[in-house]
Amino acid sequence: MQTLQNSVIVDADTLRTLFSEAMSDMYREEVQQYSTLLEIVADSNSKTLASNESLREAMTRTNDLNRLAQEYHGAIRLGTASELATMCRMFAVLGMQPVDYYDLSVAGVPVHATAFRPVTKQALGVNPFRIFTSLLRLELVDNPALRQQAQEILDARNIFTAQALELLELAEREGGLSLAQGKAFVAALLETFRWHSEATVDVQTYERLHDAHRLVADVVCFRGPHINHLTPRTLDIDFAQAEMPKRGVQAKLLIEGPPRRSAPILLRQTSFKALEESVRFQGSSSIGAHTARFGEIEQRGIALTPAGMALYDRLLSEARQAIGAEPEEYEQNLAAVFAQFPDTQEELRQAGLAYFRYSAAEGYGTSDTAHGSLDQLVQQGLILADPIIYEDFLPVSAAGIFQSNLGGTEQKEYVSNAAKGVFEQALGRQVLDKFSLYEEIQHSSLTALGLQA
Ligand code: OOG
Ligand code: NI
Repeated sequence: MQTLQNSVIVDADTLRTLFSEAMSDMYREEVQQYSTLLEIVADSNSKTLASNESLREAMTRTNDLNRLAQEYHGAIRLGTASELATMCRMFAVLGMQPVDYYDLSVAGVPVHATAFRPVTKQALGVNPFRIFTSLLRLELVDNPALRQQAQEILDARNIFTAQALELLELAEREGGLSLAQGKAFVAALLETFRWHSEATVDVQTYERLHDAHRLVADVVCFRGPHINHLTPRTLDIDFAQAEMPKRGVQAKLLIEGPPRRSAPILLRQTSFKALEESVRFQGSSSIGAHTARFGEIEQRGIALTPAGMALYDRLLSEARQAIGAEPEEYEQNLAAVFAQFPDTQEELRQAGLAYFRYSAAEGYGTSDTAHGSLDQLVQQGLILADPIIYEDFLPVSAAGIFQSNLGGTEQKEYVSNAAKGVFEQALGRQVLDKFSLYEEIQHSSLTALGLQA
């Protein structure tokens, strides 16, 4: 049995940084085009920052600039409740908690999901790495024999290495890991996310599962939940989108999420199409193919309050009536519909549509609180209000990302049936509410200034 002996426990944020760097290195080696994406994003960010001094200043103030270059999210798809429960414990060692519940069945994808991510302002500032984690819902496969077979295949696999499990137990027992153990833990965990070009099933089984849904085959037929994309953060996604084809990367037609704004909100995303990869099936010497892995780019803006989110949802569904139109037409329509959404930070703030982090400008003293309300102090320039960045995902966008990587041919429909309780039972705990997390960051910034929230 391993113990910590006299070594010092390293904080979870350091381990998460090691993990996100190791994942990025692995993916860069596995998926060539991902390196091109990273270059595009680095170029777009230096271009944007060079021409926007006030953005640079605000991002410095909120510690957003430091984390920009190491900002990613990734995604995995798990097969069983027990895989999800263990994964939840693994991510906890890296300071990542499950936030929010996403039902993708509404979009014809037989999974539900959560996002594992750091939750405090401090941890998000060090490294915001998140993993969008889906759990397959075999109950949505209607052929009972196939469902049973898929369940048996999944029950027989073990996606974690013995060392990862051993170090997990050690971390839980001791309240953390030393740096050396942390490095070993990250290396062992990486094995779970690696691509395996050898399927665990024969080609007939693969095809039957693939016919049920491409995603079912992706989850069931392999040794583990290969990381299916990683996503760097750009400050100008329109530039990145235009740049992709110029650099030989086949971009998805539409950017998901809100339109381009002067005051960016939530999350905009684009991706390149999943690559066709060669796979060897059991009992056969010939090589087949599977498409699963892709690359994505995201641009993040301000987190919206429940009122802001409700307005976003309403406008998005209005704009999506034009989906299926030519991309330019859809974009024009989206921008026109979103003209109803306030587009300066101050309007968003005053309307209570978005979350802000408040800090003291030069010259502010606590006695100033006697001289005016928060709004007056902000208007006098004594208090600065910076956007709190959205750290989560968007269900409609996530569905669009899933769909664009299913080749556009997968047209399943499921009766929409969110099952948050079932998901949480599998997870072994409840998911956190994203709004409370943003609210807390805003609230503590106000109380630190001696102001009432
Ligand atoms: C996850 C798709 C969702 C996002 O950024 O919205 C996602 C998947 O394809 O497994 O990553
Ligand atoms: Ni993604």
